[in-house]
Amino acid sequence: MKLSTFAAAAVVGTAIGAPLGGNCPRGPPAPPAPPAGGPPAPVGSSSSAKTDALAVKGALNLAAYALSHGLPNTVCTKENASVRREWSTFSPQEKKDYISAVQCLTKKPSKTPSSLAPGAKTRYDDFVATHINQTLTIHGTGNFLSWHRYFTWAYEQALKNECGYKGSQPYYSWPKWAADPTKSPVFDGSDLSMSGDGAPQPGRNNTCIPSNDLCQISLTPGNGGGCVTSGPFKDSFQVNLGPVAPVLTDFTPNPDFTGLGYNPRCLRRDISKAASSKWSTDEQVSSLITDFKDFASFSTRMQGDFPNGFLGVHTAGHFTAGGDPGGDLFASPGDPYFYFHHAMIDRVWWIWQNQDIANRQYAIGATITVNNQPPSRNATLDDIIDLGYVGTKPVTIRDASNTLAGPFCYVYV
Ligand SMILES: [Cu+2]
Repeated sequence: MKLSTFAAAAVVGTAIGAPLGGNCPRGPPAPPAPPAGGPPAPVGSSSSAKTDALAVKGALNLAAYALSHGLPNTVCTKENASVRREWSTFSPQEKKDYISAVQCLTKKPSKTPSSLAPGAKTRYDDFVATHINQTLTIHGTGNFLSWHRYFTWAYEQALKNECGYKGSQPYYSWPKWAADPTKSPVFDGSDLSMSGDGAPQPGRNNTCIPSNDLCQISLTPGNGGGCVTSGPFKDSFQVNLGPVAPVLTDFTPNPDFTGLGYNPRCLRRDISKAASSKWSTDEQVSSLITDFKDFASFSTRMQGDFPNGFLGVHTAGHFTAGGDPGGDLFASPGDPYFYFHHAMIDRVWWIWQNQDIANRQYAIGATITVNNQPPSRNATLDDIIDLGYVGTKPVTIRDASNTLAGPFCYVYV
């Protein structure tokens, strides 16, 4: 890999998607963030400048590292490495192609046996079913980042190999749209968006995290709550699986307690400025990258510290869309926004890794039980990630730790 490759990527990144000067479209000023009982967090300004500057610095480090150490293998080269970009940098045709490929996945038959997940009707559902099945071993654990990296990549591969998509998985930059996510091209509700907010359902209670029974963080409701009212996922898109841990109160229960039964319904959202403008700002994201130097504290901080009133960018990013299934820890991949969000999670990990490649490329930490309850052994690089009927071959955490090695060959701008 030549220095120029990543330097170019860095420059391209600032030119097409990540203006360091911050000239992105701005929504109206964010309302004052609600009190959450935790440490104060800055209100979002819809700048992503600090985060993007760290991405550029990381890309330059990566280029320098490749110069001195060589590339991990001969399969992934500067010619064929794919570049993941923010959705706002996609051309109209690129957006159309991506949306069509997602819709294609929802029309292909499932590979999951109906005896295991009767609600998994489509190829798209295979991913949701796998996530539901494994939720309690992939969150608050040492494999959280690597598992979701491999999962998001497998989804991208399905779009490519099974639905003819030629591009890369887009990401949604939380800080760029933190003041008002509905102003982002992902959520503006146009034909080239991932559909927008849900129909208004006034008079709803606050959303409690982690659950209504244990209200450690409370988010004021947004302006939605109902079915999405426009865009490509309005009528033809159907949510089949879940809910398992619903946040809306008027949900349709799944016929099976596992959430794997058939429960056809619309895609509902409650886009939350309360989550985004307080918890996924440029300040929040950049301090996560710079202030948490070992893997376990970085990964844990990213996933929040609810008892201490800290939401974290992972949960904030989920509640930016919220609704059903977006606000459900188990069934959230049932909203196609999930993969935009988790590509951003993956990008933040990639940026963090690139700040100190020698020490962070294959860093691992935390344990194999949720928040180490019950106490368990540490996760290791040899632990297996198996995506079940998603159908990709099992890999180790080691394999999933480098985006230029193992099954992967991509970078971010
Ligand atoms: Cu997950």
